[in-house]
Amino acid sequence: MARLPIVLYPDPALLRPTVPVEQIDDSLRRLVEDMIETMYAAPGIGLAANQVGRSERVCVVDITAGQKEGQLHVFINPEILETEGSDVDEEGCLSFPGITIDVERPFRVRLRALDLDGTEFEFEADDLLGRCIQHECEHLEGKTFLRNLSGLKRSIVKRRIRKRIKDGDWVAAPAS
Ligand code: GNR
Ligand code: NI
Repeated sequence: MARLPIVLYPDPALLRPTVPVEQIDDSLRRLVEDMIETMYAAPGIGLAANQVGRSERVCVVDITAGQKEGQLHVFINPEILETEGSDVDEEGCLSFPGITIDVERPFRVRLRALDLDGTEFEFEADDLLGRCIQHECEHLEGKTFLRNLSGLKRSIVKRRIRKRIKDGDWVAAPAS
């Protein structure tokens, strides 16, 4: 396993839709392992493949950040089928270090995905897990959580990021 460098906004990889996986082969299994290690090391509660510069439509999620067994989810080619309700909560993103944003999203999500054996499954989640899955699916579409902000809030956050970049203060958490 290896820790992969996480790309920061506005890296073009974050703004490009990912491509559905056609074959679950060693290269994909290696990517998923490395993404899990990278997510836990950050630490984060989710990671999308384009955050490590890859184009596969794959994400990993563990809202305990590895603190509890059996909470890790791997979603290959996830597709959201249905959402329900609405909720506002604070989100962070490993590609936006030090930035937190209040994001309104559906409270519950139902999705379909493949597991590492290539078996299709449906999954339903709400609250933080549902939020994190939606955050990752948004990454996989080449979007970021800035999308969910109104124009004014978005330009304020973008200005803060531009200043941080100019000050040399826009760096990923060290892979210690
Ligand atoms: O670590 C993360 N925390 C988080 C908090 C609230 C909602 C979503 C997230 S995902 C984020 C990791 C990340 O950037 N995933 O893409
Ligand atoms: Ni993110």
